[in-house]
Amino acid sequence: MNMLVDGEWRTDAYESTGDDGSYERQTTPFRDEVRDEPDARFQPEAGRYHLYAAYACPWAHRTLITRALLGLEDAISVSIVDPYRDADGWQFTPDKEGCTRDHRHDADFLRELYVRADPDATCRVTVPVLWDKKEGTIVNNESAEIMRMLDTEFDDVASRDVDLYPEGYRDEVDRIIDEIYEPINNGVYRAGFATEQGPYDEAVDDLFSALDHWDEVLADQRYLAGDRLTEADIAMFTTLVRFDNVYHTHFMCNVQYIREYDNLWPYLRDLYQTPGVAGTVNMAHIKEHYYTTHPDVNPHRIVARGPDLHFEAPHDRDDRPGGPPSDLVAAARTDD
Ligand SMILES: N[C@@H](CCC(=O)N[C@@H](CS)C(=O)NCC(=O)O)C(=O)O
Repeated sequence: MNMLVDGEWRTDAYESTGDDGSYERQTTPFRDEVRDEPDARFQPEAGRYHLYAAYACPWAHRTLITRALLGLEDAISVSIVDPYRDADGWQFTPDKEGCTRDHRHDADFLRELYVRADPDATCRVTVPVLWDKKEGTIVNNESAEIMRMLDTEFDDVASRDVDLYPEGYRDEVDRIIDEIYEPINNGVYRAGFATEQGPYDEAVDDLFSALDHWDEVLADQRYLAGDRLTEADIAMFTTLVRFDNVYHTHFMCNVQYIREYDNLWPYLRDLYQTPGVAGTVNMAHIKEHYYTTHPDVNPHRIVARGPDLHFEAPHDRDDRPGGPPSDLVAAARTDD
């Protein structure tokens, strides 16, 4: 697999499966924080930060949704990489639909940014990346942490009064994000990248037990943490929205479609219809990325056609307690 080793791009550098055929996700190296405190190195200033993302990637997608919901589009600029990742890693192909140039450095490849931030970097080159224009470096490349920073540290910069990590819900939000990570968010990858039957079976068992559990929870409440939309829903959404079109087929997570679940499917549509979310979903990029980027899984790179999902179809969840933050609803009305 491909990664940077001492600042050099290597295509033969690491194995992502353990000896027993199970998929092992690597940890991310840039873990600084933007903090709204006078002595902080990285302060939340409008125009200071740039986000490198892929519409294709569920982890990057979390940060794009958070940016949209909080109204940080003017304060934090974005570059979008090509959904197809070959041996050169993520690249900028501005002529392709939905992609952009690297607005900061006009780089051809995302790895160039990593080497700028650390000339001796030894790591995978992943999205999302939160870039600091002032110091010319990477602040952080771990999606859950970037999502949290945008949500909690940019209050004075955000154009909307939306809080996705509200007081009184915080322990629950942290617990849920943690609880869904291994079986669901990472579970689809554990199933898809397993190279032996045992680890695949285990991943699929974990995944569908967890989905069944949350389907039951969502019978009684609108969102994962109760009556408030939170970061936990964003973390769940980016996996669910890819599920029927990609994970079900490409990663062999085919016990059940999300659209067959009584509650997860309306819940997914509810989140999709939350003002600001639909604009972050690029299904063409999502499908192209998965079906063409993993030759071990899909050597002929054929993009599976279906299914045609109606994320805009009405759902019956409006009559439950809670709902999208009022600032989002007001913003959607103004847009109409
Ligand atoms: N832990 C990271 C994972 C990010 C990640 O794995 N991103 C994938 C795209 S979906 C990537 O960039 N992979 C490139 C690689 O592994 O070389 C996060 O949540 O931000």
